[in-house]
Amino acid sequence: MSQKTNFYQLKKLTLVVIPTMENAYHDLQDFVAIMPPIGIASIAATAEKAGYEVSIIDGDAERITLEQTIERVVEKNPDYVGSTIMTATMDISKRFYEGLKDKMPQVTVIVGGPHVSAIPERTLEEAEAIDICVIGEGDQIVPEILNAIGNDNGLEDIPGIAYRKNNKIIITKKRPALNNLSTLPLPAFHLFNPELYRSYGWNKWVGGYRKPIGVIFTGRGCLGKCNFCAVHATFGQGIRYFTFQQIKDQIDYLIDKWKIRVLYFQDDTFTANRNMVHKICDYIIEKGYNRKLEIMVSARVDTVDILTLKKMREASIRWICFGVESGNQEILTKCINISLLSR
Ligand code: B12
Ligand code: SF4
Repeated sequence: MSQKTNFYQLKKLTLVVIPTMENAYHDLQDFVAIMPPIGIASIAATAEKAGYEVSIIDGDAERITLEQTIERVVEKNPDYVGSTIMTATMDISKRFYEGLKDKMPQVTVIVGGPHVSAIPERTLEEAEAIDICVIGEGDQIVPEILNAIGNDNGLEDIPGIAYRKNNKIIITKKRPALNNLSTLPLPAFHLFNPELYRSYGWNKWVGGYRKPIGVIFTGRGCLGKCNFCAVHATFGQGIRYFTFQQIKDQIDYLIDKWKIRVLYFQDDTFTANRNMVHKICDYIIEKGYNRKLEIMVSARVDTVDILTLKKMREASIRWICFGVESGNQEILTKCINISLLSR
């Protein structure tokens, strides 16, 4: 972190989705989905709750270039800037923060996400412009970091981060995953423009709509132990669930305020807890949302049964993405530890 950063007292945080669509999807750009980023929305919510002024610039949704995104951040003149980094977006993120720091050398850059959580030290080594890496869930950590910097306190007492001090990289002690998700506020949906988001091209074939789309997580983590999967780097092992009330609140909010026609339950394995699936489906049916919505989920073949599938269909869950991972039993046995191929 730059020396200047420690003297900062202002309280403006800008969270950015660095535009990568063009790079990632080329000619398929118009066909793929552009979804509200829930990690960013969750962090925005806890930072707002802690008294910070938060803004979000989604470069992908706004269809702006890297340079234009930098300009937009400069206009906001924040004290802190942050984004999610996946391995696939590390190079472009590095370029983004180099460009930003050329224009705003005083800004503190805080990043998180699967890539950063898996290799925080290497992230800092490779990207001089990044000041702080959050390892794992950022919801509680971000307000702690902002408070520590604002009060000129050290970062060393904050578990779950990596940062630079006197040209050395410090990694603080491990922070356990958030045990109780019921303490988290509703994701900051109000900071997004719903008009900018849309589902996949194929959603239009069945339901007739690509937008407005809403995204919800009913829990965090996955029941799988697949050794190649990055989800454990951010969420650890196993699944923790939001309360049923939190899930209902999110559905209601998106229906009432965003007027959604497409809903994506983005959990890695939505069907891991069939009891919860039935409760959610019953709620959707009871409220009549199934008549308005086309719903997508992700699942694993060993977590569904015919009764659950029928209930899901009744609740208008029309798209289930099953993880295939590999067609080779040897690889499945080595990496996934269960015999899924025959199914
Ligand atoms: C949604 C999603 C996408 C969306 C992202 C857009 C969007 N607006 O959401 C789309 C469809 C575009 C996408 C694309 C890809 N994805 Co993807 N995606 C996901 C998915 C399913 C959910 C992400 C999410 O919202 N999680 C829930 C939130 C709460 O978690 P989170 O984002 O991790 O945020 C928490 C922490 O990480 C941290 N944090 C996150 N951001 C920040 C920022 C700051 C400042 C701080 C402090 C902390 C912090 O705090 C958050 C709250 O606790 C994850 C799987 C998963 N379970 O996370 C895969 C995942 C992130 N994707 C993955 C991959 C591989 C890809 C692709 C490369 C796939 C491909 N081959 O095309 C592409 C890359 C596209 C590109 N741009 O180059 C991998 C990443 C692996 C890695 N090593 O980085 C994941 C983990 C899947 C997996 N299990 O392996 N993806
Ligand atoms: S089932 Fe999918 S999301 Fe879950 S650990 Fe395995 S690869 Fe990751």
